[in-house]
Parts: sequence; structure tokens; C-alpha cells
Amino acid sequence: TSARTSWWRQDRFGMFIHFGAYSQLEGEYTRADGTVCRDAEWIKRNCQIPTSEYEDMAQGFNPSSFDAKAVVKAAKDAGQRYIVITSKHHDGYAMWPTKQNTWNLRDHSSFDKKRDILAELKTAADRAGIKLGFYYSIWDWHDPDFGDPATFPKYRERMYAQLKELVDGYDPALLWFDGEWDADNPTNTWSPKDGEQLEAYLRGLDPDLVINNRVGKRRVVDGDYGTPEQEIPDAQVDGQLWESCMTLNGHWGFAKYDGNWKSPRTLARNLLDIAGRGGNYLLNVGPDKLGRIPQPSVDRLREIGSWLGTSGQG
Ligand code: FUL
Repeated sequence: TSARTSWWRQDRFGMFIHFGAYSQLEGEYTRADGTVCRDAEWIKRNCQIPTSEYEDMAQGFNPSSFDAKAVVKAAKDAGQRYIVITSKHHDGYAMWPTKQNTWNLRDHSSFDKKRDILAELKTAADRAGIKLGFYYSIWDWHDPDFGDPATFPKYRERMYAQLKELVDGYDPALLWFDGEWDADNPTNTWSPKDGEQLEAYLRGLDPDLVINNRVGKRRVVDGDYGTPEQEIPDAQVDGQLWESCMTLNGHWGFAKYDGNWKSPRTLARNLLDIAGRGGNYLLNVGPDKLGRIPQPSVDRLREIGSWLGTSGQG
């Protein structure tokens, strides 16, 4: 265990935020024939929304009620010590004004052009003493150069450039990669070597960055920690640090039809269980299309906090 991860090992409990262009649909896509297809952050692919239609939809995205202070407060009230927000999910849509393309919240939305939610979150988190990290999907459904090994190097260059923008512009404490896998993803040729190179590049930009294992192929040597998803593993593997990420209901992104909320008792038990086994808990919220954390999520976070006795501190 290195000095780099010491804050992360101490913090134990974080807030995951899945927020992106897909949030505009709030989990439901109505096809031309009137039938409805439901999903959340995977809606473009799983409901086979044509790219042009998805782009038109994103043009209307206007999360004007996103309130970084309220988000940070919700995390603090729960006793969460760090926040990881999707900077770019599989749909490729960047939540900051990237210069690598126009498929982003600044250039392709109805949102206030002066606002930058990642910058707002960084400021609010810093003020509250909360660490901020970014989720970043390697898999990209939108970039035309992703799917073809011949053009992949061009995509990779843009990806490196985007990550440099994030590290230089927002000084994140952590990067949470995803979309490195091959299953159900024949166009993804991400290799162990690609992961090693990317990790070395990032360490060169900022040696203090904590990085998850999905930067590579989830080997024990990839990144700083393992990422079990929606489960609590029995124990550590080979001394590897780990963090369980989990949804509060059944989806990561906002899904208006999903009322399957975990009880505060279950959530508190999960947290204690995970901490007892030496892991971290990254508990997810999915803001709605206006950028508001759903009230059932806020309520549950507050209850966990009062169970822990941390609510209202600091
Ligand atoms: C998965 C993704 O495919 C999900 O959409 C979500 O982001 C989860 C945390 O990781 O691999």
C-alpha cells in the first residue's frame, strides 16, 4: 500500500454520479411506432437509438438545476468523503467543454454556455474537503475512430488529450476507468499493454492520481484497486485494494420508472460489511435531466449519515 492511496483507504465511502446526455431521456425512449424502450445510461445501445436521433435529443439537454453545493452536501450528509462523476460514459458525450470534439455539454446542449459542472463540482468539493474523481469510459460509441483497429490510434490520441484536459484543468484526485472489456464488445481491442501505457502516461501527468484497475484488464497489477460491481466480495485478492460500486435502485443513470430503492438498513449494513472486509463503498446517484439528485436518493444518503452519526458535521 502506497502513500498515494492513503487518503482513499481512509475515506472508505464515496459517492458515484452517473450523469450524461442519456439523463435527458430519464430512462425512456419512445420509438416512432409509439412503443417504449426502457434503460438508463445504456439506452442508446440497448434501445438502438439512431445516432442522429440521439444527437438531436442531446441538443435539448439543459441541466439548469444542477447544484454542485447541493450535491456535495448530500455526499457530506451521508458521510461520503469523495465523489466520482462520469466525465464521459460509453455514449462518448463529454460533460466538460473538451476541445477534442463538439460532442460535449458546452457545445452540444441547451445548457448555459458559461457553466461547467465539473468545474463547479471541483470548487464545491474543495471547499468541503471532499476529494473529486472522474469516471472515464475507454469504450466510445460516438467517436468514429474507436471501432476500427486501423483508426484506433487516432481515437487514442484524442482520448489521451481529453484525459490531459481533465487532469490539467480540474486536478482530479482519482480516475475511474471503464469500458475496457471485450465481452459483447467486439470492436474493443483494448489490451493489457494499452492499459500499462495509459497508466504510465497518467502517472507522468500526476503521480498522485489514484486509478482503478479498469484502466487495464483488471489484473491485480492494473491500477491501484479492484472494482467489484453490485457485489461485496468475500475477501481481498492477493492483497489488492478494492472498492464495491453499487446502485441505490436498479440503475446507474436516472430511470424514472425505477422505484426499487434499497432500504437505509441495507445500505448501512453494506457499508459496514464492506468496511469490515477492508473495502471501499462507492454508492451511486443518478441525477435527473435537470441535474437534480432524486429525492429518494437524498433521503437515503441522509439516513445513512445519521446511522453513522456523521450527519451535519463539519
Ligand atoms: C459498467 C458500465 O457499463 C455501467 O454503465 C456503469 O457505468 C458501471 C459502473 O460500470 O461497466
